[in-house]
Amino acid sequence: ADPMPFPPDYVWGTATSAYQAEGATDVDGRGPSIWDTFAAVKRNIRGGANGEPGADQYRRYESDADLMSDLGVGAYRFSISWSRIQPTGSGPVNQAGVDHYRALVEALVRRGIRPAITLFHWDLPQALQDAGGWRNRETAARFAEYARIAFDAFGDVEADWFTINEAKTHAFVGHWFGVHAPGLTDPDAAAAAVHHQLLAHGLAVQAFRASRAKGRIGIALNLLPAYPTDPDATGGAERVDASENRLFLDPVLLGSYPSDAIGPYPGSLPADATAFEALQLPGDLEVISEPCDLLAIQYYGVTGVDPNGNTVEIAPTSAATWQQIRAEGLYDVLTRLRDDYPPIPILITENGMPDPLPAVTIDDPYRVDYLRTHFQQAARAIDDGVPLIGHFVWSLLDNFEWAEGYAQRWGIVAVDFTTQERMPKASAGFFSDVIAANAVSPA
Ligand code: GCO
Repeated sequence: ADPMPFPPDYVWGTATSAYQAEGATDVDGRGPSIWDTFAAVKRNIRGGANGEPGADQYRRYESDADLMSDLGVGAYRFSISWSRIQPTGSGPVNQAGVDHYRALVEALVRRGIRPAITLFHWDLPQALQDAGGWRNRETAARFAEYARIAFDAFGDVEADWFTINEAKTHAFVGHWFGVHAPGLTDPDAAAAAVHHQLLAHGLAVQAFRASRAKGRIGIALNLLPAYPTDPDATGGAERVDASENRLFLDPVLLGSYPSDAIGPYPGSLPADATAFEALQLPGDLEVISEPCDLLAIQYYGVTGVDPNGNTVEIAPTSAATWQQIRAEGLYDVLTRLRDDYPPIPILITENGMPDPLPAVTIDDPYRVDYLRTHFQQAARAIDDGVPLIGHFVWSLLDNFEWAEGYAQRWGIVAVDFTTQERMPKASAGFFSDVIAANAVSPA
């Protein structure tokens, strides 16, 4: 059968984030972030690991840009570490931090690779956490100020900007499950972190418009389709959908919060709904729904929901036990956005899976398969009228996988964390061929 084509200007990219890939946590005036603090408590991270050495990208950005150029990628999504730009999260700019990202951006542009810049990928400056972090409304104002600095420093470059990465994961896993920094186990703190991150997003979009920076801006939301295991489970699946997806999509795209995301029910965020409403000041939802240029979505897999409203396994899991792999879920997410929300260009800014074992692996047929089937579903969605404009694979490199430390490898390029040698996996070759053809085989 014929290959499934992508549009001529389709963007193919790879992604990383600052704390996961950079290393070099103590150079050039960088201030501590909540991930330094969290990782300093040995039992928090597998193997007692932390962001050193990461994939040493702070030093190796130039050769990593060569690597991307060899693969043929058109865009690179990385994040800026706020505490390199403002070591305590407010106050004067640390010029060495700005210079580093300027050098990275230029290395990309020289090779024809479009920068795709995330402003916040979970590494909040520790000084802001000490003042309450995302529980504190003031953090949203601090974020808008930091965003303004970044737009002024890099706004002359044609780029895509993402305000907040996965507000849900940072709120839920960091403030409710206690598994990510800042390590809280308080659903009300998670609810506050939801609202204040979304507010920060909206304020940053306004700052972007005011700065007249080039390029496009949006927020990166991770979406999880929830399928009822039988007809009795529809109510529970709707609640899971509310807390996992609509709690973020609705305020950003519709200007309202769903009424069924928060409360003492299985599948909901078990916070005090009245207290959550009290956080919302007049005008907040207008700020949060400030029109964006694109919607970035991150897709890893699906979940089932049983009649008691509990999430259950309905598809094979990867080494990341939270990941249930089903490529058709990507199609379902994309067509659902088409059907339920106002039209907006969509970018998939993360999609990928880990190797089954912690060891360096370059033979990764499972990842080739994962990418192929997900690209197929993306092509199918485009065919059915979804305004999908690009697809980023998570990740370019094996790196620091949060609480899993270095024991879970998500790269299409393997990294030896001792020598920092890069070794493209079979999936990198496959991806490169797809990019060159701008098409994927249907089988
Ligand atoms: C994110 C992701 C990444 C992870 C990836 C694999 O929010 O962007 O969590 O940082 O490394 O999703 O778990």
